[in-house]
Amino acid sequence: MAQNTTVTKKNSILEDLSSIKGKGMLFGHQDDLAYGVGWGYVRGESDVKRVSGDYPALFGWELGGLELDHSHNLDSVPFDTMQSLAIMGHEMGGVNTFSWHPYAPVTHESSWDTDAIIVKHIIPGGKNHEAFKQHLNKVAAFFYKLKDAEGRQIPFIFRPWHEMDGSWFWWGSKQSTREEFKKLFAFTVNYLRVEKGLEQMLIAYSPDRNFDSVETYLQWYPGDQYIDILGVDNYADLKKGGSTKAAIRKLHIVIETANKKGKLSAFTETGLEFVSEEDWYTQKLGKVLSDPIIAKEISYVMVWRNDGKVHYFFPYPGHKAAKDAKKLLSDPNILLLEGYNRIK
Ligand code: BMA
Repeated sequence: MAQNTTVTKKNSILEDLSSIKGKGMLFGHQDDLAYGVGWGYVRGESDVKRVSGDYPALFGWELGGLELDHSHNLDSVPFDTMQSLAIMGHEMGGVNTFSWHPYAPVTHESSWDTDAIIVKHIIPGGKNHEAFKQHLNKVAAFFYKLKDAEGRQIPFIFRPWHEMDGSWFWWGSKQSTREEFKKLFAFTVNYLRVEKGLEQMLIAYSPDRNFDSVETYLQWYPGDQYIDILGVDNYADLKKGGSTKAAIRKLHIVIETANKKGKLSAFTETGLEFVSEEDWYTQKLGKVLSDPIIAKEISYVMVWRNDGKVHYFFPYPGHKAAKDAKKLLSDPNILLLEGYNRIK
């Protein structure tokens, strides 16, 4: 196992996000450049751009399937296309963030298979640890390929083992102990950063919304040396019948924790499926983001993907929520690509 060495980081994302702190937050969208509602793989297209006139400043991507050598991720995005679109996003001045819904090593259960006990078998000492390392090797090989035109490694955010406070993934709160989970997280980061030399990688920690204090938020936190960005995924509190006040309170906890640790904070995932409330963007998301502490402190917010066949979280032109989403995105504190490029 790699030694627990802290890598001294000089990372342009870290520098840029720190320099814009207080001036605005990046708006992000998962799979934005790959496909949207009614289109797919048209270079230069983006549902956020179609509705608002500009690209998001943050591009989310998903790696699930890469570990099994699949050519496409679990949402049908070809990995070679993802690579070139992430490079394009970087060249345009945006930030890339990667999530990962992996299949289990050896047994290949999907991320949502919560009957199987997996974590304890893949951490150091576990019977499937070597196989897990092979999976991480594939992830590292993909990240290596993210290079700019001059051949320099592109910095990016990796957000593994997300929503661990829920119990819908095999790394969830009922599927492993806190200690096993922390070992999994720490090993993942250490292996990629130290053993594989991915120094250009930032790591985000993002539980779902099942916490109500700094202590409960940090229950799965592997340690300061592994984490750069403290986040939260929260859909439920922004749903009909949910409480935006609760969402605000939880983001305050994230911000307070991040500030104490000298780290960045983010709203790592949110959205309303099918944007089924016309004014969700201004009245729910906007209400949360305009809270004075949140508006000043968080680095980015990201909404989930726009798959017309499955679900979508950002409106398309002509959708009943399009005008309202555009209105939120015209808020000077919410940065699309051009706004981000202008101030960073
Ligand atoms: C989920 C859904 C799934 C998808 C997964 C990974 O939240 O969008 O359809 O496969 O994320 O991207």
